[in-house]
Amino acid sequence: MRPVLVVPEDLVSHLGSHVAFGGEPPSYLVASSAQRARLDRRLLAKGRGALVVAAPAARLARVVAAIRAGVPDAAILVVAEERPRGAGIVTVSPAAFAERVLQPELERACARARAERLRAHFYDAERVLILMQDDPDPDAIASALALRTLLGRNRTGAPICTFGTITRPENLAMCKILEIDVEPITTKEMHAFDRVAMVDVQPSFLEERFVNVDLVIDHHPIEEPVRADIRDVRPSYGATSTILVEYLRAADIKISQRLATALLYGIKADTLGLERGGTKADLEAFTYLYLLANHNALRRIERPELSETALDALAAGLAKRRIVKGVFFSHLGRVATVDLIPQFADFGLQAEGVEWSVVSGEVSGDLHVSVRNVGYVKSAGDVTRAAFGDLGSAGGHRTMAKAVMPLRDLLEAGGETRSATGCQERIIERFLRALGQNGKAH
Ligand SMILES: [Mn+2]
Repeated sequence: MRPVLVVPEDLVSHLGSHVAFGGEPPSYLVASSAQRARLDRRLLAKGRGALVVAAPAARLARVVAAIRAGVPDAAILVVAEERPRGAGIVTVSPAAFAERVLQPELERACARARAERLRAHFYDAERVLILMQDDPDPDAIASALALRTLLGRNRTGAPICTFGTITRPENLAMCKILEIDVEPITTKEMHAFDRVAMVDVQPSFLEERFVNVDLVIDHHPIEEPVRADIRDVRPSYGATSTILVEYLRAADIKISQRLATALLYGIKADTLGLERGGTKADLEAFTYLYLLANHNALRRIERPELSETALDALAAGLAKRRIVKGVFFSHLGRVATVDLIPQFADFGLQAEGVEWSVVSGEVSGDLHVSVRNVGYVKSAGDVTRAAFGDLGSAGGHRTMAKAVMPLRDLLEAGGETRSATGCQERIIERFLRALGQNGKAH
């Protein structure tokens, strides 16, 4: 049975054939009186598009009642300021039209104007520097790639640069798998560019001093006034990538699968990770990108490959594990890369009956400890600080924390000689004590 759309007659001329239902154009019925709008089931069974019933605004309620009387189970949508009586009637007000249709379009028009202004600013530049923070994260890398796309440039016309270098394996994997070229740069080399744009960072966050910055797009809170020709800093956003998705969409620029994958990962890393939570805007961008992205590539980025040496370290760690009072402990000994430790800590949480995972390893004389928990227990940051805070840096969040201290200090504090077993014992002792104390305090 076809649905019935009841509208004020002055709206009818705007509808035309636009209210297609099931791909079928509507048919119209003008109800000059309530009586004539009395429909019967046969009329609604014939044809497939919506049946549009037009009536003077003041008489809409009576028309709806008449339709209800004729076909009690008809699907009815009424465009009216007030909702007519009757069960199962859906109403949309003309104000909602403006709110749902015009308001987003108004915002889109503004976003488009902003995007055009931004593109115009860089239009005649020979080389544009796209600069990120010192250890660029996925949000920064994706934002940089998106800005390059927005400016219609390639690697030569707008290289993506950092004063530092990418260190995290996931971020390196992201660049490798998505073929994103991040280049190191020095302050001296900056002069070779005639425009400078910064993404996911503000000039005051970098040590270098800048004479003139053309553009800053960021989502971190403003600490010092941002000095740039064009500034777009939105601290309420969970990711800079979200801001760039809005620009690309407003400017009607096609988002390639590669760019969508980078942006999706950028938003995910910032909003699901420790940095900040996501907002409605982030969710909308995320949903939009989700259909465009390459999810196979994403999986490969999120689970970096393990080398033979890494596998050996993990195998040894697994063999030497100790599970005490629901805490998974494993000391990996000396490890080649520090990232193996948090990676294995995540894994430890999967052991049956475990609520905490504490994995440690030695990297150039320092002991690194990664702590994870299931989320419904005490704060990982608090417990880790209580356990190791006196020996080095220690802290974190509800479910993730880490501590770094000189290995020697840990052993000496426990009156031990330098041995791996001693190290494991000291960690277990200190952690369980902190967990207990922390428990009593609550
Ligand atoms: Mn960010």
